[in-house]
Amino acid sequence: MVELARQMEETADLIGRELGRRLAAVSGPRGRVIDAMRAGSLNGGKRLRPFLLLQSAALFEVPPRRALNAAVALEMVHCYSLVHDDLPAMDDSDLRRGQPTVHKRYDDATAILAGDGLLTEAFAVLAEEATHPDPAVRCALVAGLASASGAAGMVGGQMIDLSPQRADLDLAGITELQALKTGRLIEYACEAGAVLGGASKSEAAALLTFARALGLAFQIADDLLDVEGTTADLGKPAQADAALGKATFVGQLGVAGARKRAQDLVAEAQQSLTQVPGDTALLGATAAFVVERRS
Ligand code: GRG
Repeated sequence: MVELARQMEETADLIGRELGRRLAAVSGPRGRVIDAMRAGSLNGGKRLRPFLLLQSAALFEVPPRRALNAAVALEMVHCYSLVHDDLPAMDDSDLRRGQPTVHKRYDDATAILAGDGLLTEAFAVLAEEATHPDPAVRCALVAGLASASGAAGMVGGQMIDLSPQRADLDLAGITELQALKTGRLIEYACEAGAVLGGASKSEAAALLTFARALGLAFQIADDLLDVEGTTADLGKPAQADAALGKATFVGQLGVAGARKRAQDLVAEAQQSLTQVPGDTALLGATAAFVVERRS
């Protein structure tokens, strides 16, 4: 676990540096949107998705620059989703990663543009030749990220989350919502590693099983943290789901049931790694980490 913490910290530093380099401040009125993009992406965060991507790519000995480009692109999409999710029209949150949200620091219009800018830039990064010399691989990465982020993925999940039916979802409905809203980007982390690494069909399938189980465990842990965590630990408002009357895994399964389900999913995720080449110890430890985390 100490090794995992060290490696995650190193990845967080690396991703922060790379985002900072790519989002260099500019002068003039356009500079405001870049500043807001920086505020929405250089504000801490676990950088879990880039970590999963870099670790998945490492299994196949993918050159670091290629994996880093894909990891930064994925984190840009994740950060855009947080900036937009916090807007008054969505979750209306004042606090993210322990700091005022982007629309609070700037204004709603700037936060919308900052999210748009991060989302768009992600695809520009994937399209760079440095991401992979083979255009077909770059296209596969672009198509995968578009599918994971768009209406069939995260955006679709967010739509369900905002729908009038949200309060009455049953366990299957909550699972579908979370698989789209949170799960698809986590899956993409492992998918991108497999695509960059030229994984076989069975290796890619095993990594996908790993990511699906980890993603669901992550969301169940998020529901548990919403009930049991503090705003100070989380860096965002605690007990937010109950305040919004949202149906959650904890509401459906109870605290003990949700914790048991999350642990079963960790075991399932770790089991699937036996079908994957290379040293999977850190990925296995990451699965355990997502349910043990405090923020
Ligand atoms: C606006 C299209 C659009 C989508 C928003 C992901 C998302 C969809 C909203 C985030 C709302 C939320 C708190 C979801 C719970 C799970 C989650 C994605 C938490 C944030 O991810 P972490 O814990 O955050 O990886 P850090 O800050 O560590 O990156």
